[in-house]
Amino acid sequence: MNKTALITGISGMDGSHLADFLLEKGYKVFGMERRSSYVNNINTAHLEGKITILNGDMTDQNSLLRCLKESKPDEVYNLAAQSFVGESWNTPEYTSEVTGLGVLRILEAIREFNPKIKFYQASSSEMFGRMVENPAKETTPFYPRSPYGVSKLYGHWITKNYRESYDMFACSGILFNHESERRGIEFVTRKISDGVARIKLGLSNHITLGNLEAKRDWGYAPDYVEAMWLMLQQDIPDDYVIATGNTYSIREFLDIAFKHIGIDNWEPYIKQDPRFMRPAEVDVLRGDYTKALSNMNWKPKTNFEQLVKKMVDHDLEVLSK
Ligand code: NAP
Ligand code: F7E
Repeated sequence: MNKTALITGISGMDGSHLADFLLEKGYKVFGMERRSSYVNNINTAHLEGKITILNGDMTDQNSLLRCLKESKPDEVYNLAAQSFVGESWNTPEYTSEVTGLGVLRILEAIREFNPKIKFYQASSSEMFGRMVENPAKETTPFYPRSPYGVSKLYGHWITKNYRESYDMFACSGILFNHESERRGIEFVTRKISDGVARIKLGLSNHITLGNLEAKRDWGYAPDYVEAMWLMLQQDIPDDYVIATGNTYSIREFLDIAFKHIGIDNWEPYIKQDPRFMRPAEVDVLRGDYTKALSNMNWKPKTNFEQLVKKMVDHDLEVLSK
């Protein structure tokens, strides 16, 4: 019999890619979104008629319970979060409510409605922050560097605690940065791919950025949603690092993106603004996905260069229209 999944954060990058993936697998998919004063369907327009949208909010306990009652899922993927690290210093309390306490609310709703539901929590490499060990694996101590990272750590531990306290099938995927053509425009990769495409098309002559030295382990989101699903298909619930094992700087991202549109000397096109610097930076992230490879046979399929080029090509196509 076909399974049913409820995805929170359906309008986000991962939510929409996961819906595509689960529909391919024959799932009945419900997506939870919050009320918005404008139509927010850039990532989900293509899903219309294929999935059912429910309204709920991570700050509203009863709305989560109602979404479970309406969807009766076998699996819940909790992808909803205030996910922008930079914003988490502006709204630390709200970030903790949504990204931290929101996880507790949905776990409580599952426990009350049907504790047999399998649960996926979107944990983050931002929990490693200062990187006590490089590359980081599941046993590496955490050292978050932002209100976002601290909130994710709460979500991570409460998921583990509910697994151990109530024998629930609850797993966290500790995902390192992953990007795609559907990435939010404020994140550095999309900001660059969009900016580079604008420069190529003569719509702009610069991109304004913050710290160019930061390094990230960047993967491709469609590869990573497969890992989320695989975690819930295992016999034993567990937590997994999902990463590529490689790390590149913002400069290297810029280098490939600009070269792709025929510009070798990109420095004159970059302006730096302290507004985009963070009070505490995560200088480098790199993950070790050995456990995911051995237990679930998961490995990344898309490399860094392919990722950058896909994003630039997409923005060139969208802006040309
Ligand atoms: P995203 O594009 O920012 O999506 C976040 C989603 O959460 C959006 O659909 C957003 O809805 C929703 N949301 C925010 N506040 C909410 C609230 N109060 N109630 C209900 N929904 C709410 O993030 P993403 O990149 O797809 O990431 C998915 C998840 O993985 C997030 O939890 C993120 O923190 C985590 N993560 C991401 C990465 C990465 O590199 N992408 C790595 C590790 C972990 P609106 O559209 O209405 O804002
Ligand atoms: O920043 C630097 C910035 O905002 C990456 C989220 O999905 O991944 C993401 O968090 C780096 C940082 O992503 C700009 O200082 C320079 O060092 O694209 P980002 P993030 O903070 O790594 C993790 C794993 C998550 O869990 C999060 O949800 O780029 N940077 N100049 C800039 N960053 C931004 N946004 N804008 C700039 O102009």
